[in-house]
Amino acid sequence: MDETTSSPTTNGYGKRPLWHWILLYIVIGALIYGLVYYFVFANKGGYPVGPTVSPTSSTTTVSPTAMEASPSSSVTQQRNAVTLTQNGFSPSVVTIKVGQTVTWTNKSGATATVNSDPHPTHTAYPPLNLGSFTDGGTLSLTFPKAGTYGYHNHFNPGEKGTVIVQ
Ligand SMILES: [Cu+2]
Repeated sequence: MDETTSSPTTNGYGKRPLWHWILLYIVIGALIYGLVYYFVFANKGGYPVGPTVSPTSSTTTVSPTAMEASPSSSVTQQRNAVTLTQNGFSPSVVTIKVGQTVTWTNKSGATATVNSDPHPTHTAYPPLNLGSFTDGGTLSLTFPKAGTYGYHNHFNPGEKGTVIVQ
């Protein structure tokens, strides 16, 4: 009696997997197709060389001035950077906000210093007495208080600069 009841259930098990197999094939197939499609799309999107990809190129060619205007925005990141060349500190005046840091890079070809005015006592703002840095070296100082801070290269006092902290 038990064997007769067990045999139809095995038949039922044999029929149901067909449905499941078809469904599984469709689902797995769709997943693989989707993954491959996604990969191809991601690879194409990853390449920055895409002038032919954009169909809106006809409208972008009208405004080439917008392309020239964009590099100026990247310059703002370097506004706290001062470079010492053979012509002195450039820019000679930097304006920053309280808590920001100024970085000096020595590209003068010689060892120089960043020292607080006035020369030679350097007493106006002692934290600005950063000392010497060789060619290629950098110095930096964070300004926690608002004010106007004058500095110079002690080895060549004619090379002056000002940090305005607002
Ligand atoms: Cu000095």
